[in-house]
Amino acid sequence: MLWQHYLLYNSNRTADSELLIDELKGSVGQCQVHHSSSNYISLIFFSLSYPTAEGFTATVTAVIGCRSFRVAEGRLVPQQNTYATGSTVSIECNEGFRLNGVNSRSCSQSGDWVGEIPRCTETRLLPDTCSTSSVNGYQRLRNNKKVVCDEGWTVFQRRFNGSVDFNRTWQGYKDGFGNMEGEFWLGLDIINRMTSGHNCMLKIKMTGFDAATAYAQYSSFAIDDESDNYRLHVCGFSGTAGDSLYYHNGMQFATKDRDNDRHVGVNCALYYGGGWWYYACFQSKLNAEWGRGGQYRNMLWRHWKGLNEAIKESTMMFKCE
Ligand SMILES: [Ca+2]
Repeated sequence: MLWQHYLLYNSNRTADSELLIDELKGSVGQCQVHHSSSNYISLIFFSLSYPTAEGFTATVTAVIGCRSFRVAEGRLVPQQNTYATGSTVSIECNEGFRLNGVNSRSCSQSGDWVGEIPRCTETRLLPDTCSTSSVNGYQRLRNNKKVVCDEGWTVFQRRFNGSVDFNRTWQGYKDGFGNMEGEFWLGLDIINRMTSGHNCMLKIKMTGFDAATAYAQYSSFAIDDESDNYRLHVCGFSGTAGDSLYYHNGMQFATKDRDNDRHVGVNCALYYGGGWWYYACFQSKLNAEWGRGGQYRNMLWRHWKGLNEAIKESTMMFKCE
């Protein structure tokens, strides 16, 4: 037996599909209409089989939409049993729960939901900071901020391959940029909010282009808010990389479009790259250009690799009491 199979898209509503099937019934005379849904989770279709003039049987299938899905501790807006192809549904979480993932899904023309199934997570179960998280990697916090945790530390800067441009403006460093799976700067505002009022430590892990590793740790770390240009307070060095950050203690953050450094004749950030707590100008600068050979433009940590050898990878993170 030969079967012809058609998928008819753009039948946006049940009514349309029934009209379509009526039309088909009219054109082929006797036929049998199956109104069924598939075994797939979301696919809904109408199926129609009829004998053709040649004596074969043809089947017409019209995809008309996606079946509603459940979100534990949440609901769909609008609430319907089925959703037309091309439509979008929003997800809202119940009181005390927060959305983990995207807040909408759309029904594709082939009757499948696009995007991952969102989850509602109980907010009181989310950690305030990485210190109370056992996760190494991506973590959503109770304040709904996504961060990357590293053995209890909250990562606020990570670089390892130069895929993200760190030569950003003031607004970029204030808001953050990059992506949590790769290279990123978390943002001065959120660093300030998460550390202010707490006793925090700073840890910086570095890798050279020779694969050697070193770290610098500071027993006290804080940055002021934007009204004082995110001024750095850091002291209490320990570690293997040498102390190239205390020189910057007490300095305001500076970017290529905000010369807050102490060098009268030079805009340090513009000249040496990236945003940093530039003084006049630096002993370290881990937000400068990634790579080597750019002479003074690259990521440097003077007391470990000197001023002529770039740092390849860096991770900057804080942990608060
Ligand atoms: Ca200057």
